[in-house]
Amino acid sequence: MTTTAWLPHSSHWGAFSARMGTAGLELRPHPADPDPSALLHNMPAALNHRARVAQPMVRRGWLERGPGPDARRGRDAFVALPWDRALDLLGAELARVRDSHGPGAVFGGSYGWSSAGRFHHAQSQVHRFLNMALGGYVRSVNSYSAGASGVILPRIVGTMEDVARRNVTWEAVAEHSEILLAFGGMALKNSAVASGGISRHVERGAMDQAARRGCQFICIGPLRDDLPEEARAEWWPIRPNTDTALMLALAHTLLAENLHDEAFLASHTAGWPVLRDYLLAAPAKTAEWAAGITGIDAARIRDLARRLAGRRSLITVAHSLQRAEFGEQPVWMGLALAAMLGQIGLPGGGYHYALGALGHTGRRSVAVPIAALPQGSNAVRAFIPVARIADMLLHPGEGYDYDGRRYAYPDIRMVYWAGGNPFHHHQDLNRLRRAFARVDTLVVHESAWTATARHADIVLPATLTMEREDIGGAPTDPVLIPMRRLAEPFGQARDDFAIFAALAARLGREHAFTEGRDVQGWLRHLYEPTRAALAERGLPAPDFEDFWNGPGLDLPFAPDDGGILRRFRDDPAGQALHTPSGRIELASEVIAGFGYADCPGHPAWIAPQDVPHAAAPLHLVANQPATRLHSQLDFGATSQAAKRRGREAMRIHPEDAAARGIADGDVVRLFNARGACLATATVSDDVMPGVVHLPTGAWYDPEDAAEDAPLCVHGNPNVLTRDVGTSSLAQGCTGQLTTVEVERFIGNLPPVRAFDPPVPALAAE
Ligand code: PGD
Repeated sequence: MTTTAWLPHSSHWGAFSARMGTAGLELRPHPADPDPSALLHNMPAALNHRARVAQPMVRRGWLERGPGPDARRGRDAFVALPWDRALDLLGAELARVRDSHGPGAVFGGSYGWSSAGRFHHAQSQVHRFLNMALGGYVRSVNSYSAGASGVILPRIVGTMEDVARRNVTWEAVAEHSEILLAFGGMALKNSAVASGGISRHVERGAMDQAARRGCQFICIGPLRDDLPEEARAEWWPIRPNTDTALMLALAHTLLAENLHDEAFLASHTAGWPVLRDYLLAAPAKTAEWAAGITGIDAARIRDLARRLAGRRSLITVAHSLQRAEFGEQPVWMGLALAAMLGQIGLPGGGYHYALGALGHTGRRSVAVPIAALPQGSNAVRAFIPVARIADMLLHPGEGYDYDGRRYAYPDIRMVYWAGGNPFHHHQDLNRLRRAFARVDTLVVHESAWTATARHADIVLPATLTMEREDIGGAPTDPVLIPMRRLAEPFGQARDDFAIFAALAARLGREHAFTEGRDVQGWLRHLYEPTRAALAERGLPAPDFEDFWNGPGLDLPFAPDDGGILRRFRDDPAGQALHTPSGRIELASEVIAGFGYADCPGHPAWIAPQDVPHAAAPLHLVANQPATRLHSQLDFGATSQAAKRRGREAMRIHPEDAAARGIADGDVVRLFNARGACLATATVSDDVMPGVVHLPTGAWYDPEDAAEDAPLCVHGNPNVLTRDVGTSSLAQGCTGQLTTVEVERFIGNLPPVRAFDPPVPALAAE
């Protein structure tokens, strides 16, 4: 398929148009985008890459011995099957599990980012299929991004939507903020991405404008580049996972020097006396106390508190801080600090949880609805907090705490995954392998041979977004994109929708799943609410044909009204928050009532257990990568260009490198009690001493898959991270941080084979 016309399309990292030239896919970013993402360049190589899954494949052991626990997952050979045979086998297995164990034995959480189109969104497709065709599934709640904050924020101030999205906008930062204290920074690599797509990357420009006006940006964190150069920021390196102590000391200084806003605390918060007593109680949370914990000089802490007071200050807390042990605490204490400063609800001031964590934050909301695939209703009530998947599979029937209640893990026989990559997103991958060995059947739809696909029993080849038609849109972006097909499907790949429709037919539920619509029928159906809402407002509302043949449809924004926090500031009684007190809760009787030692009733310093020690003396920061979205398109040009010697680059401070005889460009081995991986050292003082930085997303590549804890030769840090929840309250993912040792790798370098497809065991029938 070659096209001369440029056709619109979209991705989570940016809207674009493309045409198929003789040399392959040519891309150009959306014309309105002032700062397009380099992640676009990962896309062309994907279309025909050797890592693509070309045909349905079934694991040999599963085919020969039938469903059942099997430790050979991930090390077995695959057999290529024709589509009909693979679908017949899978349809029969779905029916067997449903009839013998009930739909509650199927885990269809299927967490993952999938791709930008709103109809082919794989996770929505699998949920709809399991609801409509199987009678439900065990689901997961919350996200790997915001596991802790998603649970605690509604209890103390408001929903994620209200606090992380409809809050302070980038326009307000550019215009009003005077000092912006960014815990965990606001790295552009994160705001470059928004699920559903993004037509304008505005963050760099907004920070530049604010800094030129005189706004002072302060980046608190172990990595210098967590704020862009345009912010002209001060960098305050801090010992990882000690931000709560710094916040408490800033609060203590404000209190001790009477710089806090007592009137705001009295009129808009509940629980201030509890927090005040905690600040003063022994050990008092003074700057000296925090200096010993954070590594930041006490005089500087006091000075920072004074700089914050009486100005238009904005406190931001990045997702990364709460993706760690006791991650609820910095989220809560950041809010409390902002409340003491009294700026919450003012333009460009107060508290914005996760500003810059995604391209959805700091934006205005679109005033009309955006397409979303209805998922039906789930008859199974059981669920797990999303990051507890390995616990669930390893400990069926066992109890666990979550958000004030006690639950038991369900007994899962089948795991169904579409649109996510647990061997990217989960922690302690050797433990995850043991967990996946326990189920009867693991099914994965994938476009490429990720480690998750390699561990599956049935692998069904899925099309890439570029190979299908869809609608791209996000509730924070002003353009709805007709996503036109840019290339023919690779090999025998099919759309997830087509796969599920064929399976639903085998279960006698085809019409319930498809409602008699094909892809174009669904796109028309999903477009209609947007069109109708535009027409109702008297705005241009083209019919589907005109939308489909156009470059993208402009959508109106709602006004920048500051959201619920502005309304609450202006009228605390009339516009009360949806918390028990109707106010910002600086102490919560509800949370105190849960009796959790790991999440008490007010923000508190709880010393982490995973701290550097003799066998693992360095902190590892395993954050989001800058060169791909999570693990997606790791084989693409931008991702590959940043690898060194074919492996992920790990940054280490010159002092730590010298102490270990490591030179820039050396291949190193990172290890701890859970596992080990290789990476290539980049020696840099952009990372603070005592910390190494290895981003996530390099595809897991075990040197010898037959071992229990094989060496990952490619640099996936999740072989090292811990699989424990943030606390009994939220049970969120703690993958951002752990502790490791690093050494220069000596010996024969094992090759990277992450992108080589498995060799089929038998020829296709
Ligand atoms: P992706 O790499 O985006 O990671 O975890 P997530 O699983 O979302 O995986 C998406 C997968 O979907 C890819 O393999 C892609 O090929 C596939 N895919 C894309 N489109 C389609 C489609 O149309 N159909 C099908 N069938 N498949 C498709 C991300 C998760 O990782 C997140 S959100 C966070 S915030 C966490 N972050 C961290 C972290 O900071 N540190 C650590 N250590 N670990 C983390 N894990 C989490």
